[in-house]
Amino acid sequence: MKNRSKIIIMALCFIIAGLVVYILYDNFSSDKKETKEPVTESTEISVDTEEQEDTEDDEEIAESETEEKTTEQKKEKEDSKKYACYVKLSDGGNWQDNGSYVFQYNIDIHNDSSEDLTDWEVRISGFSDGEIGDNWNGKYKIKDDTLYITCLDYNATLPAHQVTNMGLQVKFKSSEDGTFEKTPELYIGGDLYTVEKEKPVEKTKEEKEELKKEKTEPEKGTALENHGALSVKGTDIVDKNGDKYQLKGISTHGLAWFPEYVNKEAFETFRDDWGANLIRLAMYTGESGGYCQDGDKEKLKKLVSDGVDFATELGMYVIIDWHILSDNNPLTNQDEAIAFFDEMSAKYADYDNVLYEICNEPNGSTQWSEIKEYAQSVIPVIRANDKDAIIIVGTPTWSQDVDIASDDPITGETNIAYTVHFYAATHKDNIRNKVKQAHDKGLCVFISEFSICDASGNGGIDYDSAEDWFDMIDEYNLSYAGWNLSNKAETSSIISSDCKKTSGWSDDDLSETGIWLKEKIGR
Ligand code: IDC
Repeated sequence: MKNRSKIIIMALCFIIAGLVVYILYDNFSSDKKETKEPVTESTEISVDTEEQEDTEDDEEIAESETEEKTTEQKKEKEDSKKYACYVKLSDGGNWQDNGSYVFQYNIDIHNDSSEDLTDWEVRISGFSDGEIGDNWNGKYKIKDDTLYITCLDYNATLPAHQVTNMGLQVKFKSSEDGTFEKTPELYIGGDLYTVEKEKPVEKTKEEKEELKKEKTEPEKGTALENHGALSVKGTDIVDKNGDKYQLKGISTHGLAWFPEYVNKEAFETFRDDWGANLIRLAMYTGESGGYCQDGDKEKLKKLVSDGVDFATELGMYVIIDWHILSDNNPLTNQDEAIAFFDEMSAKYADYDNVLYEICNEPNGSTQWSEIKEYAQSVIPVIRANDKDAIIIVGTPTWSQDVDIASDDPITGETNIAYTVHFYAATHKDNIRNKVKQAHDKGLCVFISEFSICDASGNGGIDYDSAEDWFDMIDEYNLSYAGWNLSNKAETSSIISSDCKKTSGWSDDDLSETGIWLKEKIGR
């Protein structure tokens, strides 16, 4: 019996050992088989097709996402450089001086971020042979090859959305050394500025809504408080109560050329000392520095929005003037005008004090039919945002031919006024007759610009003609803005050319034109 059970146990052991050997062998051989066979995509796919496809798709998505991300990042970086803080180096001309070459470099530091810029420095290489000459608005030093530019007291802090203009002349032994092809670098706190500070403001519909909500509120008891939204009723401008109302004030010179006069204290001086209720913001389009030329669009729009804000806070009315002149025909820059007025009217849709002047002075051979065509494409764009603001439309021959406009006025629109401009020493009865004719035909005529000298903006003052014009202004209750707020050495400037003040002028600071105009506005 003992032997029998021993045999059974041994047999079982053999069987188990055999099974183990078999299993091990089988595993080993299948491993081998797999390693021998080439691993192809199809074999892998055949293992689990769905899962594999998913993985591949994921990889592709991930790849394109990283690609997108890098382009996005690149764009962001470019945008941030363009829209946050940056330095612009521009050519100020060059000339020969005693066998050397003098190059003038204009340097503008832009702070388009919403924070103050402090502790800044600009470095530009390529100045090894340079010797610093005349310079302004900064401290300049050349060490080795590098020009170092730092601040003076007054531009040590560059507030948000401001630009500081600096410049210098550098003398080089040879004309080849003094090129303008140099790359300025901005350092903040000793570090090269590459930080992505802020993105450009993309104006989505929601943001436009937001912009509207941030509406500036006028002071109590001001013109705007008392008279509110204006409209055109026949030949008149009427206030919120339907009473005849007259706008009277000052036009800026070109915003690009005299930005310093766009300040709240200046407008306040006109309101409180002169009795003005209107400011016109003249933004040239065609001239050098103009919006459709080489002008800095963002800077110009900032001047417009500052101007509108200051006027609004002071309870004054304000004209946004698309100042065409050397561009002759408003159709020349129609697309830009449409985009501009779309943005402006969206922003100021809820403002009761903003008027839009869509083309200062069409001239050359521009016909009324062309101005009308332009007006009929710009007006609906404004109306889509702003239902009722007054829109002022220019007329042929530097806005003199209101009679022609009155023969064929714009129909199907409300709150439209038509521009007449006069320069008293040049334009007399001939233009006043046109105004009379237009007025008799029921046109609302608006004198958005005038002066009492000749049409060049310079020359002698014609007081008699100026009085004749004001008789007509009084008779028809016409609104007007006097050209121009600057101290440029020309008769039409209202500030004396030797006065550097940008607000709070006394009569001694004014030109002859300024004194006369102040008296007229203040009556
Ligand atoms: C003049 C300025 C002058 C500037 C010139 C540019 O007074 O400083 O150099 O423009 O071309 C207008 C225009 C207005 C003119 C003004 C005087 O609307 O822009 O300003 N004028 O020439 N129409 C008639 C006269």
